[in-house]
Amino acid sequence: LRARDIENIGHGPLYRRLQTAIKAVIDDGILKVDDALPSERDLANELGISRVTVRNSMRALVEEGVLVQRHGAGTFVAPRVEQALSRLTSFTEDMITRGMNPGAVWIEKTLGHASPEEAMALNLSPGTEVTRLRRLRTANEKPMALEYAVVPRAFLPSPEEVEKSLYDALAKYGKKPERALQRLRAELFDGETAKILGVPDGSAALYIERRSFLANGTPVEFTRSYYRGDSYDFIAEMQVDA
Ligand code: 16G
Repeated sequence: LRARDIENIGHGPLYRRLQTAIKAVIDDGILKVDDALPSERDLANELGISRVTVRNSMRALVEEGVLVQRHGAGTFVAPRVEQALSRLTSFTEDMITRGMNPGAVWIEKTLGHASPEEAMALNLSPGTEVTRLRRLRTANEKPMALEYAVVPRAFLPSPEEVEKSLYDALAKYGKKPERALQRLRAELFDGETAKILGVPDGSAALYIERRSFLANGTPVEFTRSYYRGDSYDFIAEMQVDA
């Protein structure tokens, strides 16, 4: 990173441009996951800018989830999460497997009546009682996705049953999904969703719809979610036909 790079990148206040420049270095793979960033002082000296500017950019990148600060150790590139597309797992399991701490900020946890779209997805009659779960999902406190799950009440008597993991709550009633269909689509975060996830308005999102089913084919879950395009990779394994 050189002073010249920052002058030529983006627009707006210097700290914003430094923020964009650091992100570009990460996107280009020059700095990789878990790599340490130079100290505030070193970076300020090297670039001939003030420490306050460097601190503001770092803080913004931490808020965005691009960097993580570890007490006493410094600032590092935050991990991207990779999820295999062929295994049916829950967010909680996915994070635990990666040694990360899954968390949630609840936005909605209510009983309601299936909308026509939900009824179609879940093979119910419109108006059937459903549990609605809307939450911001975090990994090591970093916002990762906004998820909106709808489950027929018949499988989950009360939304309060879900403390942390939806799949654990379903498992208690012997209703853990065994198969799922998922649709992925590129979208841009709109203002409100961007704010909840702490990313800039209009940044890349991965929209994912999952319908999951019991072994006998009954739909148990219809979930619509927005994953951060800058932090989530979905990996699919492919084979030629035998
Ligand atoms: C994953 C699923 C979501 C499911 C959730 C259950 C995707 C895109 N979505 O986030 O459909 O409801 O796991 O997680 O993978 P939980 O048991 O931790 O609540």
